[in-house]
Amino acid sequence: MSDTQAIELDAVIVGSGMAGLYMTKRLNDRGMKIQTIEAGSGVGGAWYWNRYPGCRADLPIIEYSFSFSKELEQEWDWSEVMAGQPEIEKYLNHTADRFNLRKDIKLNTKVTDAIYDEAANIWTVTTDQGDVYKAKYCIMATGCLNEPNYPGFKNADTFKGDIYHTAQWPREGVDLTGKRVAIIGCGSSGVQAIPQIAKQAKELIAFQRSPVYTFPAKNAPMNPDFLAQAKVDYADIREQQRNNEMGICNYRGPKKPKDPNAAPKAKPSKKIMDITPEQRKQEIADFGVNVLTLYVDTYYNAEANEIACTLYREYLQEFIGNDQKADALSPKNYPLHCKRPVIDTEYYSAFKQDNVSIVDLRDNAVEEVTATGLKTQNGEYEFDVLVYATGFDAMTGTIKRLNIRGRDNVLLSDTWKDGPRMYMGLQSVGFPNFFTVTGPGSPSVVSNVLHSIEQHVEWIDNCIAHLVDNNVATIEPDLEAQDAWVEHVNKAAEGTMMTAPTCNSWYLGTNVEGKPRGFMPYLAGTKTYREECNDVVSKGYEGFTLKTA
Ligand code: NA7
Repeated sequence: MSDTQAIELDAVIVGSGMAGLYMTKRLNDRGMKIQTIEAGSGVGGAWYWNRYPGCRADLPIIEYSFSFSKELEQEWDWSEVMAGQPEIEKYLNHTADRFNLRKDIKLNTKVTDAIYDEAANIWTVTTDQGDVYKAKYCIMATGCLNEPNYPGFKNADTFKGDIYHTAQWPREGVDLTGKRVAIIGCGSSGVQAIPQIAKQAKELIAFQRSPVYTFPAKNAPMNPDFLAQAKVDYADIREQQRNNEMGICNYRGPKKPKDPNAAPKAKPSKKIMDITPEQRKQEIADFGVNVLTLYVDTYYNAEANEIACTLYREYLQEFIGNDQKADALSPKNYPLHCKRPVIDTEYYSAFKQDNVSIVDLRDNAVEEVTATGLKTQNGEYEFDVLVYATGFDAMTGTIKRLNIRGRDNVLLSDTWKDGPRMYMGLQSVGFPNFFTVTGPGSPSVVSNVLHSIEQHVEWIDNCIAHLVDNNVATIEPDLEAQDAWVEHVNKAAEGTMMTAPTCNSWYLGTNVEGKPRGFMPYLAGTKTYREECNDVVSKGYEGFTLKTA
C-alpha cells in the first residue's frame, strides 16, 4: 500500500493479549479511531501462544481475571481454582466478543515498523501485510513474555525429528504417544509440561541447567459455592487486591464466624532465623514445603536463604528417594526467590516414573545437536522429539526487534542497547506519544500481571483523554526524570535475592546470550507504584513534557 493510501487513525495498538484487548476497549469507549494489530490467528496473547500440555495460570483465577466489568465478572464461570490455558483463551475470546472488540483487531499481521515524523507529529506504522497506518498515538501491548528464546546450540538445524517450543506450540496439538521426547529447560513452562508429557511419551529425558525451587500449586476444581460467594464479594476482592503490593489478596471465600471455644489456629513463624533446626523441620511437616516461601528473612538475608535452600534439598531428597534423580533435580548455587516462583502440579512425582530421566547439564553442557538427538560433554542422547522450554527474551525482546524510530530517526533498540530506559515503564525519551503497557520499570511481571495491565491501560487511556481535552500535541518524559526513575528501579531491587551475584534469571536478562544484565521490573509493589503514577498526574504530569499544538 502506498503512503497515500495510508489509513489515518487516532491510535495503533500492537497486540491483542490481555493488555491489547483492554486498551482496545478503553479507546473504543472514547470513540477513538483505532486499529489493533495481532500477529496470531486469534486473540489472547500469551494465552494464545502458550498452549503446551499443562499450561495454566499460577495464581487463583478469581484474582487473575479482568476487574473492569462487573457484568463480565458475574457471567463468567471458572471451572478450576487455577484455570488452564484452554479456559483462559476461551475467556479472552469471550471478552473480545462481549465488548465487540474484533472489528478493531487485524489478525495474522505483524507490525514491522513504527516511525515518528516530528514535523507532522504522526506515527507511521507498517505491517508485513503491506498496511500503512498513520496515527497520533502508538501503544505497545506486546506483553513481557512474547519473544521465544532459542538456545544457540551448535548444529541446531541438524536434528531430523520434530522440534517444538513451548511458547509456539501448534494449535492442533501434538501427539507424543509412544515417542522418545527430550525437553530442555525447567522454568514454569518445563515444570508444567513435564508431568503431562511424561503421561504420553514412551520415554522423556529432561535436560536441566538450573533445576528450580518449585512448590505445589493449590489447584482444584472450582467449588460452585466458593465461586458464587466470590461473585458476591468481587468488589471487595478488587479493593483488597488494590491494597496489596502484589495485586493479590488470596481470597479465601466467606469469612466464617469465630468460634470462641476453638483452639487458636497454628501459624508458621515469621523468620526462619528465629526458630531452631528442629522447629524448622516441624514447620515443614506441619505446613508443607511451601512454608519456606513464607519466612520473610529468606528474601533479604543470605544466611536465612541458605538454610531454606538446604531444607528444600533435604525435602526433595526424601521425596524422590533416588539419589541420582534427587541430586540432578536439586537447585544449587543460587538463592531461593532469585527466579520467578515456580508452582507445579505433580512435577517431582513425574520423575518417579521409570520412563522419565534427567540429565544434569551443570558441568555437562550441551555441545551440539545431532541428527538423532543431543550431545553433551559426558554423553550422547537419542530421541524423536525435541521440546525447547527455554523461555523468552523477556520484557524487551519484542520491542527491540521492531524498527521503532523516534525523533531524529533514533532507533529504540539503540537507545536500549545497555538495558531498557523508560520513565515509569510507560514512555521513553525521544519517543513522543509512544506508550508501552507494563514496560520495563513498572511492576508488571513481579506482580499479578493482569492487575498491573489494568492499571497501566487506565493510566494511558486517561492520559490520552487529557491530551485530547487540553489540545496537547505531545507527551514525552524528561531525560532527568527518566534517569532518576531508572535509578529508583535499580534501588528497589538492591539487596534482594533477585539481584544476588549468584542469581541469573530472565528478570535480569541473563538467560539470553549477550543481553546486558540489569533488573527490569519495578519491585516496590503495585500499590506504591499506583500511588506514584497518580501522584505524577496530580502534579500536572510531573517528569513529562506536554507540548500544546
Ligand atoms: P524460563 O523461566 O526462562 O525457563 C527457561 C528454562 O530454559 C530455564 O530452565 C533455563 O535454564 C533453560 N535454558 C535456557 N537456555 C538454555 C540452554 N542454553 N541450555 C540449557 N537450558 C537452558 O521460561 P519459561 O517459559 O519456563 O517461563 C517463563 C515465564 O512464563 C514464567 O516465569 C511464568 O511467568 C510464565 P537457566 O535458568 O537459564 O539456567
